[in-house]
Amino acid sequence: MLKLYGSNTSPFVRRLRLLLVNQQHEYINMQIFDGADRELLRSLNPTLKIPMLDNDGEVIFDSRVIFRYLSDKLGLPRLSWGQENILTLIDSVNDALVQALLMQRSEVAADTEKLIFRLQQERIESVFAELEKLAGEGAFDAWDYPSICLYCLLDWALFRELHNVLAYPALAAFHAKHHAKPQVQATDPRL
Ligand SMILES: N[C@@H](CCC(=O)N[C@@H](CS)C(=O)NCC(=O)O)C(=O)O
Repeated sequence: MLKLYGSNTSPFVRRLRLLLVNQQHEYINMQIFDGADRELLRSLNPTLKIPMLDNDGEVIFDSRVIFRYLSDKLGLPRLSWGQENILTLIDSVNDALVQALLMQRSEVAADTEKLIFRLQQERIESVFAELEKLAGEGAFDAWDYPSICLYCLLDWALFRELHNVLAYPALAAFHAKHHAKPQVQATDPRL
């Protein structure tokens, strides 16, 4: 039995929940920062990050690798190299925004004079500009895994108020197009 460990708010977890929407699996919603769930996380995954997948005792870390594992097991079509690059774009900005959130929660002031903040800010702006261009060119017209990942990124950035993704017309239209999907609603991090 496939078990997906994650949390309802994580964009990296939500993409896999959406991928697995028609597959039998168990989903475990964890509170990863404290208590018994942190101990469980520690016992399964030394990187102390979610998601992880457990397939009858075979534990796989990292959403990108979990996607490859599931593609293999479920016979999903291979991503093209262009789609792999799109996933790298999405992951890079998702990682930068997760770091921004952790900085906020650690009460570290975002000072764009400092190298770390300048580099992250530049990355966020450059990747969103590229995603906007790709969306305008039709790269996200199908509801495939890259589109699922993009949706989860955009909706999470809005939910956490980290970046105004609605300022990009093609990305805003993409978000609006998929927002009412039942599986999207069922995995809303605001629930
Ligand atoms: N590259 C990882 C990133 C996963 C990730 O950053 N997960 C966040 C939650 S959204 C996390 O577990 N953060 C815990 C931490 O940074 O300590 C993946 O794709 O699975």
